[in-house]
Amino acid sequence: MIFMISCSDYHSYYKNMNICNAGRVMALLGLLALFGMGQAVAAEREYWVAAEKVTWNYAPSGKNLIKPDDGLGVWGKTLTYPKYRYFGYKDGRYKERLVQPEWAGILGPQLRAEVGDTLKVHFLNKTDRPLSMHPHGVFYDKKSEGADAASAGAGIGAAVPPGKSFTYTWVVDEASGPGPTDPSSIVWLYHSHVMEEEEANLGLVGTIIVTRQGMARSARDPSPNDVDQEFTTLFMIFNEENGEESGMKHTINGRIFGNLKGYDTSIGKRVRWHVVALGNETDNHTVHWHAQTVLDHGRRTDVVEVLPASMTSVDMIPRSAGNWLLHCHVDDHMMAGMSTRWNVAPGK
Ligand SMILES: [Cu+2]
Repeated sequence: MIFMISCSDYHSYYKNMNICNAGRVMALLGLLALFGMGQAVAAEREYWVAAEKVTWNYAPSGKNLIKPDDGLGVWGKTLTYPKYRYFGYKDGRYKERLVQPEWAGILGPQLRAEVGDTLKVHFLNKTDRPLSMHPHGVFYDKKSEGADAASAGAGIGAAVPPGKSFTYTWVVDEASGPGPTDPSSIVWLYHSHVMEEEEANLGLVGTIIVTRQGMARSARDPSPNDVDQEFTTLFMIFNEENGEESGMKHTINGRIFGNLKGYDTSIGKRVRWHVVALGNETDNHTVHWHAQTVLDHGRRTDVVEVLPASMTSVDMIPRSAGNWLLHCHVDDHMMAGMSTRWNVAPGK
């Protein structure tokens, strides 16, 4: 059984269901609830994503919020640059943007699915160069690969021209979902893949979170029911000035020197961190949380190692209240601003 869900808000969720009328929908949902099947029903989840040119500020405060006396150093010479970003919209009119949590920074919209679902991702290229959306992990055919335009069977989705759109169909099958030793949800990157060596650096990157079948909170909300909060964190050095140090922005979700905000949680919450990285040979990062350990596939640690296109998901239950550092433990990267704070409030 398949029904469609617009992943924008409650109202369009009902509006976009691919069933004749609201009465039938309600009756169906009632039946599903009655039989406890609501969490295992395959859904078609629709997203509307546009690529747009923006001006991005790596440190909106204009300050080094980690060590104020040190200032921003050479990396503060220029803080704003033209970037390209993916934005999520509520529907195909591309008028109303989905609201992102502050901690998401430069990341594109968070796509979500439960194993068994299908993602329909409508991509509109509002920029001046051909772009795509290439997903990791999920099942697709050549038309929905979002890459490798010169290969047999590739269509417009491999390089969507400026002003054009394409709908990717990504099937979230068993092999897209958490493996036996994974937690109940895992993370996959998506990024543009026309001139892939340039486009992630332009800012065209986001993630897909896939929840194990039967572990979704509800038919409407595919996020896992055994965690309270999920954060995504991208460790990536953006190269803005052809390798000049002042343009090497050592970021967490596109912000430097403590300017990424919103990683707020509290004691005792079940928190999952989806840790990803992209970039170049210098993007070898050791993601370190102060005051807390994580469970990394059965291994207890407080440092998670990543390389370009690494994707991993680790769990924590914060045990110490405070305003704590989250930073890369590579010395040069730390010095260059790859650092922010996460906040643990007392009590649940
Ligand atoms: Cu690093």
